[in-house]
Order: sequence, then structure tokens, then C-alpha cells
Amino acid sequence: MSAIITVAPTGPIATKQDNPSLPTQPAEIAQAVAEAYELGAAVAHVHLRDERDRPTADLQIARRTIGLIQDSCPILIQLSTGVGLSVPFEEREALVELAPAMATLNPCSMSFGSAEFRNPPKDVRRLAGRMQEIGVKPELEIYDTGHLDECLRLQDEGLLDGRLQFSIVLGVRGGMAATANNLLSIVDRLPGDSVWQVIAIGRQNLELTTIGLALGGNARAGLEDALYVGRGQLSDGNSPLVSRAVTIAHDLNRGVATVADARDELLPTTSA
Ligand code: KMH
Ligand code: ZN
Repeated sequence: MSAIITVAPTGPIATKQDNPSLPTQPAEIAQAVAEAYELGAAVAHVHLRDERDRPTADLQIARRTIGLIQDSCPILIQLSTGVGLSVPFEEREALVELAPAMATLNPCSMSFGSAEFRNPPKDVRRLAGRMQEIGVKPELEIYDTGHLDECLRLQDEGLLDGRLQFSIVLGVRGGMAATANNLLSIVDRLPGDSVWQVIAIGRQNLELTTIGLALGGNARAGLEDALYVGRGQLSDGNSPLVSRAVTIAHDLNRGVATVADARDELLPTTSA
């Protein structure tokens, strides 16, 4: 099965001080996504920043960013509802009203670096229900073993349907460490027909992304997850990270999914 490469050009935490090539404004994000699409990315995981580069769920900024991406390439858009650690859940959840093809659903609250990522059970259920109602496919982010069980509970409660789409997030302080054992223990427990990718944060990005691809998973690449492309070498934009993931997929004889392939795999009920 060809590998779906998702570009994550901008996360909620890093700044241009951390890496001057981090795209933050709508046109910068759209350009980074278009470049990633040309290199082989089929999905864009999108966070938004305001005019002062702070994480935001502002709907106008979201519309502008999505519009610019759609003007530049046909990549599938997955909006982050994680948004940023200081943004209230009520603002984060409103983003799905823009009806992106996909959006993240973070199942549990947790410590996240030195801050807190708030995903209270009641709010998560309201968001899952709303996504189901309007047809936004959830990408379920698993930062620790119990997060998978919570997703399976949501499925039992009828709040998730169809084939589940998981991201196994490794290396966040407060979540699972970035080890092969942690990855394998989650992969072993996924429902058989799941689609999954590795999100490897920080220093182990290359190793865990490669192991995920070797195991048959999909891959995420971009400055949200890794600011460096080698020891001490800042990545000059998102392209070096996306190119690296594409090369690994090819070297492992996986091939890289087109947008049409990715749509069939991730959004089977909506494919033509
Ligand atoms: N950077 C993350 C792994 C989301 O996009 O929904 C956390 C996050 C969640 O940004
Ligand atoms: Zn994100």
C-alpha cells in the first residue's frame, strides 16, 4: 500500500525565533503546503496563527488560509482542532463548522511540555458528535496508551463511525516517549482495518517515522514535529522534511499516495 504523506507545516508552539523559515501567515502556510504537495504530500495538517504569530482559531484567518491552499493545489485539508494550548475548547471546536475534509480529534486531556492540553470528556464527545453530524472525518491523536481506549469507547458510544484514522504521537513531554516499543504496542492494539500514521516529535523524528513506514503506516513530516533535519541543522522550511519522508517511502518500496489514493483510503465513503 502506498504511503500517505501528511505535511504539518506549522504547529502550535514553535516560533520564527526557533526556526526563521516556520510559515505562520496564511500566504506563507499556503506556499509551504503547495511545495509539499509538489514533493508528494497528499494531506495538509493545518494550524493557524494570528497577525502576531500566536495560535488562533479565528474563523476569518482559517477561511483565508484554506482558500489560499485550495487556490494553489488540490491537497486534502485536515484542520487542527488542537489549535494551541491557550485557546479555549469552544473556539477550537468551532473550526469544524468550516467543513474541512478532516480535522483532528484529541481524545484526552494531558500535560503537554510545561503546559496543559485540555480535552475534557464532555467537550470531546460534543465535538465528535458534531463532526459526525456534518461529515468531518476525525483524525484521532493517540499520545498515550489510554487514549486509544478512550477512542474505542467513543466508537462504542456511536460517536465514531467507519474506518478509524489514528495518529500515534510519540515524543511529547507528558505523552509516550518516542520508542519503537511504544509504537509497536499501540499498533498491535489498533482495530484491524484502521489507517494510521506516526507523528514523531523532536529528536527521534527520523527514526520513528522510518519505523512507522517500514511497518506499513503512513507518515507525517514538517516543522510542527521537527525543526531540525539533522543533528544541529535547522530545516530550511518544510520541504527538506517532506522530501526525506518521500525518499524513505520510496526506498522501502512503499510508493507515495496521490491525493486520489489518499481520498480513497482516508475518506472511503466520500470518494467518487
Ligand atoms: N503538536 C501536536 C502533536 C492537533 O493538532 O490537534 C499537538 C496538536 C494537536 O497540535
Ligand atoms: Zn497539530
